[in-house]
Amino acid sequence: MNYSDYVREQDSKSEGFQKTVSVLKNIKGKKCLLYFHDDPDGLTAGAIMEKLLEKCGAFVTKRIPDTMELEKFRIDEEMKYKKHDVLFIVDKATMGYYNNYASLVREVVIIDHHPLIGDFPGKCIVFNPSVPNYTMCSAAFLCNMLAEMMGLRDDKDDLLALIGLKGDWAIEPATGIAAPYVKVFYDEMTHKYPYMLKKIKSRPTMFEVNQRAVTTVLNQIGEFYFALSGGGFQYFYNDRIPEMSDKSQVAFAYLTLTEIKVEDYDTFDGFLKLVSFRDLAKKIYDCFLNDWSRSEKLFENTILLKDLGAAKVFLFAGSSVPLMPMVGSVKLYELGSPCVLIMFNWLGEKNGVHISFRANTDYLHCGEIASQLTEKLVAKFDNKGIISGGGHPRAAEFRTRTSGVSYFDALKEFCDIFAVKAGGK
Ligand SMILES: [Mn+2]
Repeated sequence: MNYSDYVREQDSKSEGFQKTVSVLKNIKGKKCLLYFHDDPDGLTAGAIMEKLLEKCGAFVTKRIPDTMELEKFRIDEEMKYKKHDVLFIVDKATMGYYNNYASLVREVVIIDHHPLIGDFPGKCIVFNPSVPNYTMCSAAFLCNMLAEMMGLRDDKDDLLALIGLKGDWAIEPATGIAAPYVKVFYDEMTHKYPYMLKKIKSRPTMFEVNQRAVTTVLNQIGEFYFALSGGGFQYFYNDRIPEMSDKSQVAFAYLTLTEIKVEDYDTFDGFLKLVSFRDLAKKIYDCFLNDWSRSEKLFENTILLKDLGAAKVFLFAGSSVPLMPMVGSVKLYELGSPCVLIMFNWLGEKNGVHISFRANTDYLHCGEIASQLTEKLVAKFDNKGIISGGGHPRAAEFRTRTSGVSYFDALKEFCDIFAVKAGGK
């Protein structure tokens, strides 16, 4: 089956997809407020969507806030200046409370691939293949499917979707793996972009966490946009690059993405040559590479916390360690299997404690530890929403942010939870 047929088949199976397409068919002349996530998938999704809406004759106001969930105050602010007709929430989670936004505009469209949190927001149009069952894909891919259904998909949409899929780990060209939902598209792209998706021997990128021998030019480009955008983690280098002191790195990343030249790049250098504002972009990328090597060295101090027999649990602790979860994922590969790596990062009084969990086994459920830690600390210190954490069996995050909870308190609660989990094993 070709991609075009596949998209039509998916459309026939999904009410949310159909409804989103019908909104787009009637969008001419309407004022649209478009929010998207500030990571590479969110930015590529936003780039495809903004272009698509404009092609459809809509008026678009785009916003890229630095929080994952879309807070109501942001919409209220916008509506003070302009009455928007349609609100698009792209790659910013599917939250039950988004249902309340339905009264603010004529239509709310959620385009997302994260699992539903809370009750289904029935007053919104929800195009999300992960509701009800988790489906690995990416928001940029969903926007590409919309462009295809509208008959407006172009080569740039394909390139952007590839970068988004890579950014969210839904395709792994270095090992030839693609998530089932995106496989038809990916297979077609291996013919359209054979050089970009070909295995090459070069410095392993942040995406090489299952092997370190080969990479692809797409992985290199994906890592480049991760660096430029701050990866959704706000890793910004404004203080190190004078030209960036008054600029938003996310806005800059978005601009270079929208201006990307469509080609089947056979080398990363070839790609860099054609990037808009190349010199500035390279400076940001170099800062990222420096941070990466600095963190890699710090990770040499990883220690064995406990050997549980069926899995080894490792501990890393540092202060303001840049790129921690990403470098940790690579470290986990080095540590072998089955392993769990727990990383503590002290981010200063203002930002508190950040704990990342990565595992290559399901033996300890990282997401459960992170949510239990959240529950216990919220019960003790309040600050619900500020202290937050959770995730998947093999990857989870936890943060105390501005709650004022001390490193000791976070560490103590973690140890109590770990003692129960490890003791029972
Ligand atoms: Mn995403």
